[in-house]
Amino acid sequence: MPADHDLTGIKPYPGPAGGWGALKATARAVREQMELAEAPGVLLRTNKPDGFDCPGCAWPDKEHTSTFQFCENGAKAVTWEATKKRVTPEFFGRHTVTELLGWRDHDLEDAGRLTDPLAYDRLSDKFREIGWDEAFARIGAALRALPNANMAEFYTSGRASNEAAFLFQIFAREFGTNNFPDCSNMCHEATSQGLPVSIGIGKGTVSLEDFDHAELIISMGHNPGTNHPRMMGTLHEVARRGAPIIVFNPLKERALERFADPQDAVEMATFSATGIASSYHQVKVGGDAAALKGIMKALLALDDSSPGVIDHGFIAQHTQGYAALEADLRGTPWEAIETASGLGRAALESVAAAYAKSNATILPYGMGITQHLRGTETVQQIANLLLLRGNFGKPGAGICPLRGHSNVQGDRTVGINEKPGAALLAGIEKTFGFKPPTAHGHDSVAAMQAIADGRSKILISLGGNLAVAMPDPVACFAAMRKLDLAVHIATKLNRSHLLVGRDAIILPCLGRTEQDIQETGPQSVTVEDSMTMVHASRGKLPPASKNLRSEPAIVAGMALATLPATKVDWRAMLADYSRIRDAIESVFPDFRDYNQRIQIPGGFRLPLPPTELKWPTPSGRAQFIVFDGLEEDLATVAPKILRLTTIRSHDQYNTTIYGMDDRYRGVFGRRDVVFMNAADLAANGLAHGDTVTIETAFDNAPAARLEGFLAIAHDIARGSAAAYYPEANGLVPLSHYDKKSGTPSYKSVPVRIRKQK
Ligand SMILES: Nc1nc2c(c(=O)[nH]1)N[C@H]1C(S)=C(S)[C@@H](COP(=O)(O)OP(=O)(O)OC[C@H]3O[C@@H](n4cnc5c(=O)[nH]c(N)nc54)[C@H](O)[C@@H]3O)O[C@H]1N2
Ligand SMILES: Nc1nc2c(c(=O)[nH]1)N[C@H]1C(S)=C(S)[C@@H](COP(=O)(O)OP(=O)(O)OC[C@H]3O[C@@H](n4cnc5c(=O)[nH]c(N)nc54)[C@H](O)[C@@H]3O)O[C@H]1N2
Ligand SMILES: [Mo]
Repeated sequence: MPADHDLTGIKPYPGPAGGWGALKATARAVREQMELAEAPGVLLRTNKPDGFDCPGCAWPDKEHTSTFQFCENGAKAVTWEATKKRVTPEFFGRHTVTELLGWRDHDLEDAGRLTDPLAYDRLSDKFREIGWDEAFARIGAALRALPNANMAEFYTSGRASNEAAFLFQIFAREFGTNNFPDCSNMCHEATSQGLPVSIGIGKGTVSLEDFDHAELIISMGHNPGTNHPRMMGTLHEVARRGAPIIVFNPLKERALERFADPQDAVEMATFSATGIASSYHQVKVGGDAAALKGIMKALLALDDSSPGVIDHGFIAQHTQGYAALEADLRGTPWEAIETASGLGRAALESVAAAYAKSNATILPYGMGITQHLRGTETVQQIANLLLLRGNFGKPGAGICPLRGHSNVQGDRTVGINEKPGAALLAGIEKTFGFKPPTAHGHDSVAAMQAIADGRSKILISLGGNLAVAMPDPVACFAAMRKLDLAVHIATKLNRSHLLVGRDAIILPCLGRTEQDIQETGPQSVTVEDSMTMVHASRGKLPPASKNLRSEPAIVAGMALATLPATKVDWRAMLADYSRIRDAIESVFPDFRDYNQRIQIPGGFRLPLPPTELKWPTPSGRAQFIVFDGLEEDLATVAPKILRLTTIRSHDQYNTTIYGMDDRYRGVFGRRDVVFMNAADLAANGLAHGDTVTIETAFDNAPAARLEGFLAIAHDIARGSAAAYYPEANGLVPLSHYDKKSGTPSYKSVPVRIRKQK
């Protein structure tokens, strides 16, 4: 086996997460993307009371009032947007679309900020500048020419503000459709669908303060050192006061092992770090439901010997379905749990023992839980576990889904929902005086299938990179080319923009960091974080180009050009965004006194009934849900078949690739790697550093293949493999998704890995 130093770009990273390595990486991001002189000022305004909301993640801030919270990946997100590089019409004059399609994803976005509206010109195969009015007129004409409003798809990526997303869904609904594919459909939809059945709401129930009171954290399937970096400050504090943090993750993630807080002068000066996980369980990819069932089964046994471990009083008063859950758990044999989870009985019993001791437990989780064939039911097992000991409605306890995009939760709250409920529809009709459509629309998978079949002909994207984020690029890229019109509202160029059909328009918009000035002066927008806090965000930088418009302005422009008889006063709302918020408040009573309450630093919290032990389920109680069997994904796994999960590197934001390193996992300058357990390498006749072919092994679908990947030995659970998203998306069929939530099963693909000939 070659040593790491013999392989280009593979070198274990000895340091803790955070620390000096993070400071160095931040300095580099600033140097490469921004004018040094303005960088400190901009970074200092991130998440300050009068500043902008960090576009990096949805983790809340201490009241948005704290001193500067250092965050490497937040700084990358900000500098990437505030870059001094520009993609002007001259840039498109120099490069055809065909040529640009040959560029790497990183290079497309790294070209800089889009400056002017563009339309595709087939003759020259180039995007050319057009005026805003002409762009709107073309969009309006195309939409009006559709025989049926349901032939248009309105996609939202979760960076859009509440104001932009609200206007977007009003536009689409007045136009006549509920087709709202959105990034949440690829992300936490399992939470949005699963938790309402369990506890009555599809959101988390903890606040930041709860972490100060928690006696135990059980962290499942998320990588906060990279994806929710400000959470590391919180976990660091929890670890320091001695509360255990139990981790379930197939990969040993450095930040979950040890972390040096760049805010901590002593740790920085002494090069020391704090251990984060008190115990680390390398569950098999797709083995979490089995692990959760094992913990619950062990808890029943503890309760048998010392009654009271299970909170029978809470269960009697607040829940239903316990008897069925108990029967199922007692009937599930330990051997099967061990096989499916890849964890030993003793390990799961020790987790149950720690859980039994804790009076207040928080369970944070991420994509490792949701992106599976039975992700929705797995989320419900987390709720079951918490309900067994009454971990709702008290300080320091609750469920904590780690949302993805910085406002993905807010976008859903303000009406981006393909299956609108009666209250939403009535609220819209009352507020605006038009009758919104009631028929359910498309989520992301359904939208892509409709585009592929030619049933949908127009796609309007409020941000994002839909075709690259979705599974199966062969199918999705081909689908994009069948569109009559694609409209992309974007800050930066990406591959989805280049997959042109008959007509394509790019509309460049302001980012979070930039001043948004309308008729009545500078405007703020609002966002909702992972903990349901709604607060204002106001950009400070001068716009990247004079010809940019805000997202609300672009939506209003399209609406006015599409709906000549509109009942909505777009111009008034655009002139003063507080009028958009008044309309949101009118549609959604939970936003009462919206404009007043966002004046308070930190904003306000939307109501969360389970925190008051109220359960807005049909029965008025929380519901235990039985997970039939143990397998999250595929029932039978042949010996040489591994389960491949797709993950984010430290240098990326979804499809945005900031750089080619994944420092903590020891990968530098490349992304074409597949992480494998050394024993699995050997069992497949492979050596560390072999060039391999990864091939899917579905019973019911033809094999898809990726060639030329570098197999590397990594600390990952046996039977599991991992590769980067989006490089590995070609291995995920469009039909491979959780039928309850529509979430693609990006984190469980059966594969064979062979040496490339
Ligand atoms: N810097 C940065 N920040 C981000 C993003 C980004 O790309 N970059 N993306 C944003 C978005 S949209 C989202 S949704 C979040 C994503 O945040 P995360 O949920 O942290 O994202 P992932 O990297 O997809 O995967 C998370 C972890 O799940 C583990 N995992 C994989 N499969 C399994 C499994 O079967 N079981 C268990 N228990 N664990 C598993 C992986 O090893 C990895 O550590 O972050 C948000 N924040
Ligand atoms: N294999 C695999 N696939 C996955 C995942 C996975 O774990 N594995 N994760 C899934 C998840 S969790 C998600 S959320 C999706 C993400 O899917 P998307 O949200 O569609 O993708 P992003 O990469 O976040 O979008 C990046 C683009 O957004 C635009 N943009 C950035 N900022 C702004 C802004 O302020 N306004 C506007 N209008 N545009 C902006 C830029 O043009 C940029 O190119 O991907 C999913 N795909
Ligand atoms: Mo996400």
